[in-house]
Amino acid sequence: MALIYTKMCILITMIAAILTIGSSNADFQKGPRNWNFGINHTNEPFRHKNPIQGSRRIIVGGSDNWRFGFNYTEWARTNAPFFFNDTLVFKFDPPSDSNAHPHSIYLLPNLWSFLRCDLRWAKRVANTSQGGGEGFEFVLNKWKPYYFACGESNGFHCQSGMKFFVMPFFRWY
Ligand SMILES: *[C@@H]1O[C@H](CO)[C@@H](O)[C@H](O)[C@H]1NC(C)=O
Ligand SMILES: *[C@@H]1O[C@H](CO)[C@@H](O)[C@H](O)[C@H]1NC(C)=O
Ligand SMILES: *[C@@H]1O[C@H](CO)[C@@H](O)[C@H](O)[C@H]1NC(C)=O
Ligand SMILES: *[C@@H]1O[C@H](CO)[C@@H](O)[C@H](O)[C@H]1NC(C)=O
Ligand SMILES: [Cu+2]
Repeated sequence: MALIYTKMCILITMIAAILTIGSSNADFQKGPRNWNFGINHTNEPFRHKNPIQGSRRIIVGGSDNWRFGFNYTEWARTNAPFFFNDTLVFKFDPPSDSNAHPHSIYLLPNLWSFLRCDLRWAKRVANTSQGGGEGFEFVLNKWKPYYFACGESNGFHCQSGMKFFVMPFFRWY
């Protein structure tokens, strides 16, 4: 039983590896120049003991934060792979007199709704005021694809690039 379980884990991890490598192929050719863009390691002292262990704190969009007019699919592709227990940090200004077009964060239920920016069955994870200050934190703590999108303007923000998908990847210990 335990052996079958182990084998299944290895198989799933291999599939994930293939998907991840496939989606970041272009970057292998470009070289490692942009690999740590926007990625912050929270537990620095811990990393000295074991460079692989410890979860990361990743600012979505890097210095562009979570904004209109930025292509997050492209961002996710160049910043892959993402790992189990990585924390995604979404930073966006709350609504105000000077910010009439705020953002939000939704999780779409499947690839089909993601491709179409169909928000009907989406689950809101952060409203327009939760991205201020240090930002809104979301931990990738499940083995599943996450389809993120901005839910504002009836899907228009999503269609304009404010969406991306990540599949957290297991680390080898
Ligand atoms: C990384 O996080 C630390 C602690 O939160 C912060 O002091 C530092 O400025 C951050 N670095 C980058 C590049 O965001
Ligand atoms: C993820 O974090 C949870 C809670 O902190 C912990 O129990 C779990 O072991 C972690 N999993 C991995 C794969 O690091
Ligand atoms: C957004 O969510 C926060 C936390 O749940 C809540 O305090 C706040 O009133 C909400 N804001 C709006 C505009 O819905
Ligand atoms: C974002 O980039 C992806 C991959 O390069 C591309 O397929 C997509 O059309 C772009 N989206 C927008 C809204 O420009
Ligand atoms: Cu938006």
